[in-house]
Amino acid sequence: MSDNFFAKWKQGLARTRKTAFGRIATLLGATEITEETWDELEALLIQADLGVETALEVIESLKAVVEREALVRSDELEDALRAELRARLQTPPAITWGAPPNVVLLVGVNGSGKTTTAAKLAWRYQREGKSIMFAAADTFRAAAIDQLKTWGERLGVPVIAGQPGGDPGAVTFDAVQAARARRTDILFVDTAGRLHTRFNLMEELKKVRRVAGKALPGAPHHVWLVMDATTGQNALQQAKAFKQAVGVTGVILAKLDSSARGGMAFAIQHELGLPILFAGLGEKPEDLEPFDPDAFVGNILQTPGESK
Ligand SMILES: Nc1nc2c(ncn2[C@@H]2O[C@H](COP(=O)(O)OP(=O)(O)OP(=O)(O)O)[C@@H](O)[C@H]2O)c(=O)[nH]1
Ligand SMILES: [Mg+2]
Repeated sequence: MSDNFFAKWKQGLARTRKTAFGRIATLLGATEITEETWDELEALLIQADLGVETALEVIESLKAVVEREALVRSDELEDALRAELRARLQTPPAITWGAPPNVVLLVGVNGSGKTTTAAKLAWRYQREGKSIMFAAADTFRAAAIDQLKTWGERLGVPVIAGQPGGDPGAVTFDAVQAARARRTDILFVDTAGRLHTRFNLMEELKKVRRVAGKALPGAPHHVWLVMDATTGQNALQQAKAFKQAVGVTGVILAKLDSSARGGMAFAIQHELGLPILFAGLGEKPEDLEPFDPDAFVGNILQTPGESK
């Protein structure tokens, strides 16, 4: 692993480390473990966006470790906490790609980072020698189509788009056909986070999904939910709705760099049971990293002796 890799994670998680988890590091000083330590730790874990259930589970497991290993000082808890947190994050499975085209649907609430993530994914997979195409299935506003076209020009990625206000299903169908004809390795379908009609977003996404399958049996091959890491626990309810509607296969946690709520990763894992595949660590095409649970946990808790 390169220094660059560690620097990216360290920098990307600075806010989460300094705010939410910083207080935990302070709590775990060289004092005796008391009832108060547990109460405070529990409160801090909840404040750090782990979700109540996960926080309580972590506390219970830690109490068992303290008992088993006869720990007395709170600084001895730190390694155990690290291990407990790490155990709650799934190592993402390898992403499988079949014969071209592979269709990937990007879904998520408005502003979560879908379009930027499409660009980042294109950048990444181009470097692996794969050919990429974009479908502008967000027809909500002209600017959305233009945004994707701009990325397409910058990255040399063809964009299949319809008219603003047009049918996202039709755009998706055309794009899948085009990707088949050109034998494009990966088609990323950028979808809307909200609609111009009162028509239900989930219904529309279901239709996009269905249409992709009609244009190419087996498509979409992956459905990735782009979540904004700066939003709190209410993002989980929305995520569940997406999961149910379109069969999400993995999560991309965008904007981790501008969030102090990195602890959300644990709640996402617990509540959705889906792997976190990538993390957005900035706004540039190269600012997307495969989710690394070790780097993640290692960088949310301050290493002892390190300055904040
Ligand atoms: N700092 C940071 N900003 C990000 C990241 N990902 C996206 N953004 C920014 O978030 C804003 C919204 O991103 P978009 O990609 O347009 O989001 P979207 O989900 O496509 O939005 P809609 O199409 O309106 O639903 C933009 O200003 C992006 O530059 C990230 O990982 N880090
Ligand atoms: Mg968009």
